[in-house]
Amino acid sequence: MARKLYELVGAEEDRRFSPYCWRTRMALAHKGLDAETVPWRFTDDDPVVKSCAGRVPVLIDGDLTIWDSLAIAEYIAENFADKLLWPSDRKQRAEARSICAEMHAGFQALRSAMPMNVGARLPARGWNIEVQKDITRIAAIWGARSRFAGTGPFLFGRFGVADAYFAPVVWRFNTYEPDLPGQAAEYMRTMLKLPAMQAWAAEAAHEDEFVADDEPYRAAPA
Ligand SMILES: N[C@@H](CCC(=O)N[C@@H](CS)C(=O)NCC(=O)O)C(=O)O
Repeated sequence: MARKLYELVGAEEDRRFSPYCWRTRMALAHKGLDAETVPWRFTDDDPVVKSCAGRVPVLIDGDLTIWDSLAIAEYIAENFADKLLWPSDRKQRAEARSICAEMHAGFQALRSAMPMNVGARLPARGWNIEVQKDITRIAAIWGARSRFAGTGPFLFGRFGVADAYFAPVVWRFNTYEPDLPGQAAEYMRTMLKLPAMQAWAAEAAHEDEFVADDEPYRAAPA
């Protein structure tokens, strides 16, 4: 079997629950780049994970270890400039980095009330007024892609890091089903159809772990 490009240390069962790992996988896979996935449990004493921030994903490229999904995305984009993971236009690139940074550091209300749980259907669960402010802001970011109509259906026309960054939100909205304006709903449909999104969702369906409080309907039979 051909050696994969990188090793990616990600949380075990991360297809359902780890937005950070999902972003990284999307940035790689949609551009046809592959990584060997090394599962990691939060309780593991993994020396690689411990040697950096103690969190995943961690990308290993030979003797180089990179942690944090944004740093990893930048590294992949630099190594594969031909994959155009950032917009080629300088102003658009700055804007794309702004929304990724906003996603990376913000939307705390949404993150805590509507955790990513790929495949679960929990309409309206977790909604509150602070969460709605995050949803409204994200819908505005997604709606702004209309400027690129004709160049592609993604946030900056063609698929890039910004789309990978918002992919976990697509799953959150698929689970909690907030009302979205037309443009944002259309973007969500486009993202959900992507082969990488579909492939991991299919794999996520085989992951057994679940949080009983979040999915009471899945409680183990007596
Ligand atoms: N800012 C980091 C955050 C990574 C992160 O929080 N990962 C979670 C997995 S979803 C983790 O490793 N949690 C372990 C812990 O909190 O102990 C990134 O973007 O990579």
